[in-house]
Amino acid sequence: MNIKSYRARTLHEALQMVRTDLGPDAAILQTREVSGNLLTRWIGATQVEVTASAEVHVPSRFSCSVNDDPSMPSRDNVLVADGDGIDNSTGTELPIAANHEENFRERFRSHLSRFNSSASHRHLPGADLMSQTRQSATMPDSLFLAYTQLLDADFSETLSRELVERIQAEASAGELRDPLLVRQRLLRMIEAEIRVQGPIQVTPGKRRLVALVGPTGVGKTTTIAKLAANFRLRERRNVGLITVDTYRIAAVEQLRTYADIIDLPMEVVSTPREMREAVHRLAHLDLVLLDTAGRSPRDDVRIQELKSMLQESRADEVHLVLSAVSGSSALIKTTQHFQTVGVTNLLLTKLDEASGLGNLLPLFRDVNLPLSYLTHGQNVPDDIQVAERPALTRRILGADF
Ligand SMILES: Nc1nc2c(ncn2[C@@H]2O[C@H](COP(=O)(O)OP(=O)(O)O)[C@@H](O)[C@H]2O)c(=O)[nH]1
Ligand SMILES: [Mg+2]
Repeated sequence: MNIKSYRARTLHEALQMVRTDLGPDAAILQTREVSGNLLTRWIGATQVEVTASAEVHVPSRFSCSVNDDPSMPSRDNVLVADGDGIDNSTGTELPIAANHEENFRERFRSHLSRFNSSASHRHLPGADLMSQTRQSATMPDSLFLAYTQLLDADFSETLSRELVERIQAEASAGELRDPLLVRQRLLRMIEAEIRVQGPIQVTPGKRRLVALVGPTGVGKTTTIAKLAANFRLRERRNVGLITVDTYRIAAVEQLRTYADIIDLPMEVVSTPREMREAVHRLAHLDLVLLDTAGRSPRDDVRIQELKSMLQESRADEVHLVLSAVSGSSALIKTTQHFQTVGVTNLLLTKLDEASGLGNLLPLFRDVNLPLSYLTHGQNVPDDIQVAERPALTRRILGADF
């Protein structure tokens, strides 16, 4: 029999490794906490080891409705994933033998209490809430389902726990029994954390200048082409382009190709003075889209150059383009860095490539900027839409939610 072990910092990560390697039907045979090498032991960090096999069939102990969705981790997996097979004090391995529902609830409850104690220890947010809610006699299936779906949608364990605890604290017992009501509550909670702007407001005869900034390769030029094509061809506005992407000839050519196809005037600038002149020449248009060179968020000199260029352009709006594939902390760091150039909006690309979008929530919490557009593919001009809260919320929580 082929049995493999996977180690990671958290159970969620270890389970992701199992699912990537062995597929969603892999059986989790056991989990345990391991202290790792000398360094990790010294700093007090532990790892989780999950042993799994694709060849073992562990029958589900839940009704079909729960496991209908093949993309969801089976509850068998989640039960083990909750860490109850882990004895923190000794690292003893416990088998996942339990096979009735009460046992499952018991394990999940104790999992949450353990989260609670570690959260208090580390002063994580949500600990107080947890101590209020831990008195509750049972953890309803609906909440458990929501918790696993959040993990599945790339929410961190801390955030998933926080959201589930909030529902438990705020919802009535009747509500908690109904997975649909729990789902609606969760949708409302996530939606409340999203700010949107609506489309760029273009008034004929009153030129609006919109710049796109962001790291290299996130999709700025492609997004400019999508916006230009939509405003020109669908809304019949007079659109022009400016690019300051002079570092790479290919990048200028990329935008010029779009400008030629859509039949738009385009200016290439490399100094603040040229920028002023180009903006002046395009003053008669309804909308001017400004493409910029990708800037490494760590490159302070280039960020300063970008800032001078933008000041010279007197941009009405500066949209920071971010790839939805990036992790939460990278998104937050990049945004903090670019905010010095006067960003007014966030624009998210590559939603089609992201496995889950739970990584976006910490960004929304940290950065108080409204979202403008979302892009979901390479096709110009189709793969772009105005960011809307309900649609994005459903997408963040996963299509099957
Ligand atoms: N899958 C996917 N690819 C995208 C999306 N937007 C842009 N791209 C691709 O990302 C790559 C970099 O895009 P580009 O516009 O040159 O990025 P820039 O360096 O920020 O200007 C290209 O291959 C684009 O086709 C999107 O929404 N989804
Ligand atoms: Mg570009």
